Amino acid sequence: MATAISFLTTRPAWKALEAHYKELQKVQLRSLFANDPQRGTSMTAEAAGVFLDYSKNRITGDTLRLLLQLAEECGLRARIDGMFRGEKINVTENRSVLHVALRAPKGASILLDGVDVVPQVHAVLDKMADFCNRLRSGTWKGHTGKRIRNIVNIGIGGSDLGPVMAYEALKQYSDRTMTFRFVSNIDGTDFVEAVRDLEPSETLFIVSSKTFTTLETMTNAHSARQWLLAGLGGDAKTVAKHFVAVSTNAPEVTKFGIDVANMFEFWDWVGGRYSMDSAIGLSTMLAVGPEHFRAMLSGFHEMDEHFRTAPFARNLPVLMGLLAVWNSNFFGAETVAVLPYEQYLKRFPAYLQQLTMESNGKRVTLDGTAVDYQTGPVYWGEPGTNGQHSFYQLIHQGTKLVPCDFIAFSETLNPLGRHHDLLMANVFAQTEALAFGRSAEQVRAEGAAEWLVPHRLFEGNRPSNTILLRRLNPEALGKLVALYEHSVFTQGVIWQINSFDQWGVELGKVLAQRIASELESGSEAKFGHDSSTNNLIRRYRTSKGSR
Ligand code: G6Q
Repeated sequence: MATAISFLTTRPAWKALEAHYKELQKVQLRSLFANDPQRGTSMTAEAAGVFLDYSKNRITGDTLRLLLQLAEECGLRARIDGMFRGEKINVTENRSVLHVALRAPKGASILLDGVDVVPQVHAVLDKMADFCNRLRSGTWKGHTGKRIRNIVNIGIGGSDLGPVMAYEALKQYSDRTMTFRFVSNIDGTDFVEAVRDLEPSETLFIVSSKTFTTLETMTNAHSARQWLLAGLGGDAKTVAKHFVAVSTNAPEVTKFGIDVANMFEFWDWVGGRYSMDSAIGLSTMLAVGPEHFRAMLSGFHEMDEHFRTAPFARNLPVLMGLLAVWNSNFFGAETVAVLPYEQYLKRFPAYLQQLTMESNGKRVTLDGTAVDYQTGPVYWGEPGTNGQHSFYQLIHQGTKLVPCDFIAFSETLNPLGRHHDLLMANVFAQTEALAFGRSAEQVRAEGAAEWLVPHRLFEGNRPSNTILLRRLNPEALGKLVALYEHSVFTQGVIWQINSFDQWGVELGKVLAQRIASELESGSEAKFGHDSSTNNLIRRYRTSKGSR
């Protein structure tokens, strides 16, 4: 592998940012705000109903100017255009990256190798809608003639995290007479617990797998098949009414026994973690209905258009991406906390973990050169206010710098007394406390004993973004997800990495296949791993044998 000084760190804007960082390193947000009374209104941007307040980052107008210059020097505009034009920007897999086509409106045109993909997208959406209408109305019945009431999505990674997150996020809009479960883990407990109280004759499995070869998903799908057959008298014909597939791999779907008429297609130009708005979202559409699903797509599209057309200085995903680079590469922040103050977004941090870390957890540039700078930070989080009573301590007073994204909605879906005002008060209080802290003088003025002052003071100067939307609805969810998708892409462009492959998950998969056969075979052959792995395998085999 080539190693060299990267282009990035020799770019004029990067060099200027390094010098600028030295000046800004010690500057307090307190003084930045004191010196500019307009800061809290000027360092904001709004588009597609999403309001971003980025004023509580450790930046000045110069920082922004240099970051925007960096984006220009890195060719961000051309890369955005390339993605939307269907260029094969996923170079290591020689694929286009066209999740934006999944939400392009009817009549739009996006060419891939000369073929317009938008009509294909809408044909699948129409097929999904027709299926959902039949199932939700009870026209589609199970093998014994009973109505389907339970939907179990079987998938993992991108074929699970988006559907789970979206189901939880849009629960208010879902058909509450139906039950939705999600099985992903190869740990049998996941499947057993998901179906333990379900009636097979009323249950439909969606096997969601782009490749239809993923070990976890296929193992769970076969267990589901057995469970169904055991519950419905062993007739293989039952599969047709109780299984549908979402995949790109028709031959494997057929081999499993699912009629391709009941297969919902997507394409290799949709990355797994960018697929919740493709047919992978079938469970979402079943939950909330086709209209709400289309509304979510229009939210995605609105943010796509904003990203594609807005000047960078007002472009929400670009600003968020550049600020993430600033915090990570210059301030050395290793993580970003995502803190949704909205219970329905409880799985959003988990979803973002894959989107951000599988995309930008890379250590070589597009041409294979090892980077000499940090790439994707660790994303993590929990919904507020729960996090406040656990890990916020470290964010406020620990030794690590943790930039935070606070996400909140001005209207609640569940008005209940003072709850929402109190929830929002906590959002604003946290961003204020992180930025401005509480000085030793203030602590003393509150009457604290001198020896307690260092324990009770808050340095402040902790950066955060606040993202405000009006109400969590399908459109808003689409906008929020697209905002992060494009922010991830922006970061990847600056770092010159491929945000769309995931070779890092391969090695473990290959080794697990080999070890699985060693765990299951009766032979005492030498295993040929390192001494630790050999010993662990032997130990497991012995304890398994003694049961
Ligand atoms: C996402 C990854 C990965 C993928 C899963 C499931 O970008 O590609 O998380 O979604 O490995 O793959 P299948 O859908 O092929 O089963």
